[in-house]
Amino acid sequence: MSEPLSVAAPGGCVHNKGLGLGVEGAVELPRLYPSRVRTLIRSCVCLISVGVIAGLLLNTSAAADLGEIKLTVESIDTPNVQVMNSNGERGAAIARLSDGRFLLGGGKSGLNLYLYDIATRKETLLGSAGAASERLDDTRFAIADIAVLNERSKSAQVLISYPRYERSSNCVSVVLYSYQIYFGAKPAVKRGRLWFKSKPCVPISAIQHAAGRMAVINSSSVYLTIGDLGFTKIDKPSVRGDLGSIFRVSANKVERISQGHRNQQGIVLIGNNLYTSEHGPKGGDELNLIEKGLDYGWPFVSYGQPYTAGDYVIPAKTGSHDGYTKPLYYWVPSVAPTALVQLPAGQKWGPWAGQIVMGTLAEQALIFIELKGRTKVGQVLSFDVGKRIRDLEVALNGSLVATTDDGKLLLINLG
Ligand SMILES: [Ca+2]
Repeated sequence: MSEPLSVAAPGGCVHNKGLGLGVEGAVELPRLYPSRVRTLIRSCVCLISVGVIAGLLLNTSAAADLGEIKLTVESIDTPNVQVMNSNGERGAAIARLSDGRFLLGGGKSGLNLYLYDIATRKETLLGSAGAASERLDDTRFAIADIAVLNERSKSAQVLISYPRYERSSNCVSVVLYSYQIYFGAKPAVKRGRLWFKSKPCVPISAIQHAAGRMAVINSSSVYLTIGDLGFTKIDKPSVRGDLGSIFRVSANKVERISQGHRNQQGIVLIGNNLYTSEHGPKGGDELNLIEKGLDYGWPFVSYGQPYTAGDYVIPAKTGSHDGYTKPLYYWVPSVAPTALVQLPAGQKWGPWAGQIVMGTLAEQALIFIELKGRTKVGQVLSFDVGKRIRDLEVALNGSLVATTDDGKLLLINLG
């Protein structure tokens, strides 16, 4: 029951790639990409690289209830905010202020914080979240996420998370600090208290799967994802400590909510329901509904497979999630999921209002996910943007804003 691969391209790139593989209980079938569709997808990537694309049609013939939608994608160059070091390039973290401007975290130093105004395309360097000594020349040492807690007219309290190189012990932990930022005449970033530091500190060879993404709960607390950091002992619960967990964090309290995660790069709080996206190994990317006290299975079970026999950890059971909390949805093969956002209510997103959108790296697509109630996933539609999407936000006017690993901001709207 693979979904139809619909192809029609009046003036644009049209496809429904039929991602619908992984709803629990469904028969698992390989995702099909006929070569003509592959060709069309690649030709569309070329169109996108020109810059502004109009009227790309997301064909929803496989699922009539949400109807067809068209998307427009406008691309803005923001090269200064891109993280550029060894080990590739990386897009900025993004958070929106209540006045509509954005905070972007990254830049060549990985830890710079910028104020960005899309209306004027003006970018202001506010300062740095950490010292140069807290990182190595590697793009993975970069701001993972920014959460805005409290705002005044020219200042704000924000939380910033990043994987930090602990020079004295030559290892890596994920830290979360509170900052006061000033964006008036004298821009500044002043670091305050450390709210969280992951333990154990892991060897730097494993600086991967940091996660470090946040969902704001209220003006004094957030949910924070901590990935497995590629820790070779992640399969030893007595040793793995904070790794592979989700926490509720405030200035004076840290509470573990869930465990058994690999690399949760997307997190969104919808009412009281907390959803995360998670990179599996080769295949087995997940959308999870997070509930307190549950174990989500990594590294003991995964719908994916090890990359090689020499992986840092080999799941005991693959192609299965038996014995642990199952994802609401999963992807085989991998899409490499990043940020999750909820589309705003109202007319802006038509029938997709209130639904969620997920960025992807490898898939270079936005994936629209329909939630039916808390736990059921309806339509899942992929829209190629031809870029690795690092983070997502919703603008004041309801547009989606994406940061990409090649240093762009994308403004995405219904066409
Ligand atoms: Ca899992």
